[in-house]
Amino acid sequence: MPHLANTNILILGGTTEANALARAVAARGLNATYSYAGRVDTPRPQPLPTRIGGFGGVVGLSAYIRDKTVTHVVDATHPFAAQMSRNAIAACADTGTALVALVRPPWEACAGDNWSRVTDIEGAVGALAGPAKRIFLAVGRLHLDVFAAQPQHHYLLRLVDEPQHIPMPHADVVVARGPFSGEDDMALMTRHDTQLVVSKNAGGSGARGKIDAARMLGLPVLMIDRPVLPTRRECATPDQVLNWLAHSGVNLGV
Ligand code: 3Y8
Ligand code: NAP
Repeated sequence: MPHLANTNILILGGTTEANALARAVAARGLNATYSYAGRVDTPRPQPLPTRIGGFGGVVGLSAYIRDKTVTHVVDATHPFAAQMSRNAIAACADTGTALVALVRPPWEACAGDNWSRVTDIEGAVGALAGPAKRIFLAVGRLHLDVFAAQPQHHYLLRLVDEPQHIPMPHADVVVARGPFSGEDDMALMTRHDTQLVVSKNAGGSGARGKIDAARMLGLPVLMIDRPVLPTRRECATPDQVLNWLAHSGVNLGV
């Protein structure tokens, strides 16, 4: 397999699986850049050259791809990072650049789970109408404001960074970054007398602690389905991405 001397891989990161891929790519000495949006104060360091911040929409990403002569884009962002994924599809079509998405399968309810599903964040807000409950709202900081429409509840919020402002009157804040375990989340939810868990269907292992804890504690989960994205080539594991790279001309050096 001829080595694409000018191989230059752009990994759109921010997930556990993106980090595993970054380690595998770095171990093979491939030329790659890891990209963060810059959402949190101190993103985890990566074993690859790293850029932080938006590209400036599709136009900005296309310009970046051309300027840096990117040869392959791996969209390993979170399934709810829909705008980034849409931009990657458009920019790679625009520049004729190979694109693959690293997407972990959605979680499926299993025996002992008590899920009710909604299609999006707004649907979750509507589903919280009714008498006050103690709710573990573990959907991050970006969507807190919309949940202020249901101020009657007592919220347990888990955030990556100290919040500047909490839009609801009754809330406890835990500042923590995952991956989270079922055992730790069971202890947290027991300590806070949680009655309902609100979760995005993130998939993967890093966010599923609260789902396993809810099953073990017999608690209901309000599960938010992931946004629907245009079709693109998808892999479910970092190894599948490495195979894709090998089949698109990259000598993995093994
Ligand atoms: C900046 C980069 C690893 C990767 C860690 C994964 C797992 C732990 C679980 C809960 C749910 C939530 C949130 C979550 C998890 C992993 C992974 C994951 C959920 C970091 C990170 C960045 C972000 C951004 C952040 C969002 C927020 C979402 C917190 C790094 C730590 C709730 C998603 O304050 C903010 O603005 C936070 C914003 C986007 C969603 C939101 O709407 O608030 N992730 N999370 C990335 C960037 O700048 O490009 O420092 O590592 C990464 C991880 N967070 O193994 O180390 O792979 O999913 N991230 C959700 O699933 O609902 C927490 O608390 O149970
Ligand atoms: P988003 O809503 O899809 O993207 C909004 C804008 O943020 C994008 O248009 C892009 O700006 C910029 N952006 C997003 N991801 C980027 C990346 N990896 N590198 C460079 N720019 C990026 O994204 P989001 O939901 O805010 O997620 C932001 C980051 O957090 C992503 O890395 C994602 O993987 C990670 N994350 C998100 C969640 C979640 O629940 N959403 C959970 C865990 C981790 P421009 O248009 O200017 O290019």
